[in-house]
Amino acid sequence: MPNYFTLKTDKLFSRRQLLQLGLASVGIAGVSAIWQKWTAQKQSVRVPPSQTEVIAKGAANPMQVIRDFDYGTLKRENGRTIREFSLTAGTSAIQLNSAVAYNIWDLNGRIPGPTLRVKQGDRVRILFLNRAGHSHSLHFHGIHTAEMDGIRPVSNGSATIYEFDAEPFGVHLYHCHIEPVTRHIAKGLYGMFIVDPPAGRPPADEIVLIMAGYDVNDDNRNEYYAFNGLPHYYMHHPIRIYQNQLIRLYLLNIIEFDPAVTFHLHANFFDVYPLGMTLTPTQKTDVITMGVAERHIVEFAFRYPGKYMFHPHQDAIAENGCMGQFEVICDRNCSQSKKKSLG
Ligand SMILES: [Cu+2]
Repeated sequence: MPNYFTLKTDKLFSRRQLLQLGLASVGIAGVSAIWQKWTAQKQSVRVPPSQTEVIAKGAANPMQVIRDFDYGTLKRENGRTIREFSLTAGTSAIQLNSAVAYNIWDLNGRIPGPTLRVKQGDRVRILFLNRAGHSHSLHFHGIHTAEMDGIRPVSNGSATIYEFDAEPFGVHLYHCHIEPVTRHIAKGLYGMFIVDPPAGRPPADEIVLIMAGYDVNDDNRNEYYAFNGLPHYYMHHPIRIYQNQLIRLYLLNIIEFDPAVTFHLHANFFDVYPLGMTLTPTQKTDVITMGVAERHIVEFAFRYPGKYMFHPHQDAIAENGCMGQFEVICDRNCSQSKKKSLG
């Protein structure tokens, strides 16, 4: 098994490179498909039709982020199953509003980086290639050895491999750990890392929401805030969910410079699974405080159709972009009762 090492390259990992590294292996797509089916549980979960008509262009694409989970590629080496991911850091510009463009570092061409999803106990391998013009790294939250902790710089044009067993289950994160970390995170090098419990969780419409800030004038204060990359995006393009459908939010606060924010949901209460590390909720509330890098699973269902806001209750932060809406769509019973009342 390879230990921590770096290699100089200006190309993406190719099969040839992996062969040279002794990492080429046999994909076992069948097993992968079964687990993804299990985690997605699409048979019993209703998800509104795709919202492709409001997908933005470029690296920041909040509508694509919400239900997009990267399960990696399953491989088998020396009798052991490995879940392998490729993450490439690059550069892009995003449009924070009609007047303000901002240069970011992206991962696989997006901000936030891909939501990586594994099962507790999986062997995880991250192939990290840095093409972002500056030294970076990927530091994963979780339990692993010091050499896999991702604090060593990977210079521009170089690659490295992080490998560890996924534990414990929960909602975790990964981010660049090169100083100033505030800058490297706020400019885009972060993402969610979900480790599912061995037996999974009950069926739900699963949605990722990541709160982040933008310090565009380098004064160590955020001028803009966002859910999943773009300020105010879900205010203009609400996230559609079904009435009476269990919603499972994977929620992360990665806002730098502000010590903590809350997450507040309108017209409802939610169950809290702290850090996603429990199988039963510990609290029911409509507002929860989250420090930097804190994350939780929160679950709820909406009883009535309509549009409902969500935002930090630090209202200045909300008003500067960290604000969105769910659009609750009538379920089948609701549609029938409407028809009856009209008839
Ligand atoms: Cu960095």
